[in-house]
Amino acid sequence: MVQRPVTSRRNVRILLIGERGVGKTSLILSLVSEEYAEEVPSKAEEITIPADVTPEQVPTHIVDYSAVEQTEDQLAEEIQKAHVICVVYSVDDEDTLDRAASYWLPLIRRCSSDNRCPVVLVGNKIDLVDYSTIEAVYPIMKEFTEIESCIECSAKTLQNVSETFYYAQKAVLHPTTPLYNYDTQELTEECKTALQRIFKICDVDNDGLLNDMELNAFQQWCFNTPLQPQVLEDVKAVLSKNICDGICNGCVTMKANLHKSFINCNYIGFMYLQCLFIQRGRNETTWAVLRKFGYNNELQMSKEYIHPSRFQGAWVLFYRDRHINQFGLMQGDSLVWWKAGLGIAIATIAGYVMMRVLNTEKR
Ligand SMILES: Nc1nc2c(ncn2[C@@H]2O[C@H](COP(=O)(O)OP(=O)(O)OP(=O)(O)O)[C@@H](O)[C@H]2O)c(=O)[nH]1
Ligand SMILES: [Mg+2]
Repeated sequence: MVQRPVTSRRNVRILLIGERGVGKTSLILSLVSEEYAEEVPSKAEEITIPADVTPEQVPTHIVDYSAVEQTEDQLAEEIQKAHVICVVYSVDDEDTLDRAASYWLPLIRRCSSDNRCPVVLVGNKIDLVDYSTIEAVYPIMKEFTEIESCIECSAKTLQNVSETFYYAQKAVLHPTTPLYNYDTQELTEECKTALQRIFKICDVDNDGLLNDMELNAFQQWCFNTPLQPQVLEDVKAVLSKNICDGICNGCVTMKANLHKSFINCNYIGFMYLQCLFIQRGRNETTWAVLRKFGYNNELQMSKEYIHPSRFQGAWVLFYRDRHINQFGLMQGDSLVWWKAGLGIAIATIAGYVMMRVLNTEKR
């Protein structure tokens, strides 16, 4: 199946589907009114949440589905229009989870044809049970890799209700599948290639390692904030503890150095860190890095990055992509690049004026 193309989204459309009585309408109404109503209509009206009250600052449309009010054709149409689908089951009713795997997820696949729509699997009514269904969900996630995440919640107690819709937003804006392969539990080849390029760009002295200064510049460039010394030490400690050769001479490594006793050694250093973010559900961190270095949601270099509109942008890209970092100019220090650009411009103007003066004198 082909990945559903996701360009920079200006809005997110979330559809809730699942067996009757699992609590789809209750979840939507609990989110909106922040209180639980015993009596709900069979279908909630489509709701638009303005950008400024959503965690990702994107207008979000939430769409309910009701088998009594809608035909199968209307359902298929809604599935095609959705950017992400929450398949809801009830944690106190095993059949509803079985139906998610045997009916709802295959239906989404059929309706989305060659485009894979991200899915969040939502187990509602956790107030009714004292166990978790997540173990039962894992095999389903393995089979249907379009499931971006799963969450258990309660429309009644409001537990994890806003998180459920946040996960749905994230599944659209920071999808896992282009980055990570759940089957192999590894980064995808496209993601590895992109991260390798980013590592090389940040490796200012070209020694195959990221030292503290380079890591700091990387952090500043991607997140506009310096890396706190303690965080830096913590990151190194995690790397030293978890993988062989993740740290070398106090620097974060990149090169693979496979060792028989470490299966995951191909995630050396930098790769391992990004992989860890994704495994912990912090995709937005890895996406922030990738986007800063010009990648779009299909992990291709965006047109704006390759063909920047401004003259200065062109200079920055020209130098950055040829790794001319030996001058000690930081990737993230745009002020330095501005100064360099200004210097070039002044030199050009000065040269032109000199030539005019010399020509005049000759005459
Ligand atoms: N205990 C408990 N009951 C819930 C919860 N969410 C919904 N319910 C109850 O479950 C029943 C069905 O809820 P609905 O929101 O109508 O379910 P639905 O999925 O929209 O059902 P259809 O519209 O028929 O497809 C109602 O009686 C709700 O009060 C919950 O989190 N906990
Ligand atoms: Mg309903």
